[in-house]
Amino acid sequence: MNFNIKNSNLKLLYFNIRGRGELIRMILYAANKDFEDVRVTENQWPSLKSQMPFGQLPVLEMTPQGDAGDKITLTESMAIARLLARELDLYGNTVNEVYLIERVNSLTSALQEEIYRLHLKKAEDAERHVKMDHLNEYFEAIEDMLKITTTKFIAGSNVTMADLQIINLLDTLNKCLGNMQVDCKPRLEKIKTDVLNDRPSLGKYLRSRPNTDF
Ligand SMILES: N[C@@H](CCC(=O)N[C@@H](CS)C(=O)NCC(=O)O)C(=O)O
Repeated sequence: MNFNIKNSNLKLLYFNIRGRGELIRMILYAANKDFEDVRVTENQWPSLKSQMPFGQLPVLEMTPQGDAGDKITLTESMAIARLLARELDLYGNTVNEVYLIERVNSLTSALQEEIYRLHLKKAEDAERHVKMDHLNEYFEAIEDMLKITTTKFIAGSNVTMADLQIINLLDTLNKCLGNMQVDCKPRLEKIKTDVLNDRPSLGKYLRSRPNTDF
């Protein structure tokens, strides 16, 4: 496989939710890389499923421009997100920055899964569940990390995939646990504001994207 993302036409297939596709969309918007955002409907899915590797989405189809090669089909949301972030300069410049990005990646992914789980359970007393399930430890880890950052963004002086994951986490928090008091929220909001000032094309997408539960 020969990846040449900058010179390929990209088509993202996913459902009309944020879910596992949103980080990929956000990376592409933040990098100003054109792509086709195909949102598969419930009716379309049964016939499409059998054509997809592993029968799941997201899938990213990459067609090199001109006659530079055949279409490549990519699967696994986080592998796709990392590949795009690396190729589109959203993956830091030093090993320290990459470590911070990876750390945020692990923390936010785990936290988001847990928040969705709580939301699906319709947990009445979310704050108690957060304590009981040790989610507060994830929030504390994020807060500790934010305390030692010296720049506007998570890793170094440029926007990286980690900042986009923070925005994603914040949106999930607001959607699913809107009333819960989380100490690091103002810092997360500040990162979001700084990222959107730096990447207006991402802001435009966030303001116009479909409003979905997940
Ligand atoms: N490990 C995969 C999981 C993909 C996955 O679970 N996709 C779900 C939607 S989030 C799906 O396609 N569900 C429909 C189905 O399995 O029929 C990834 O991260 O890309």
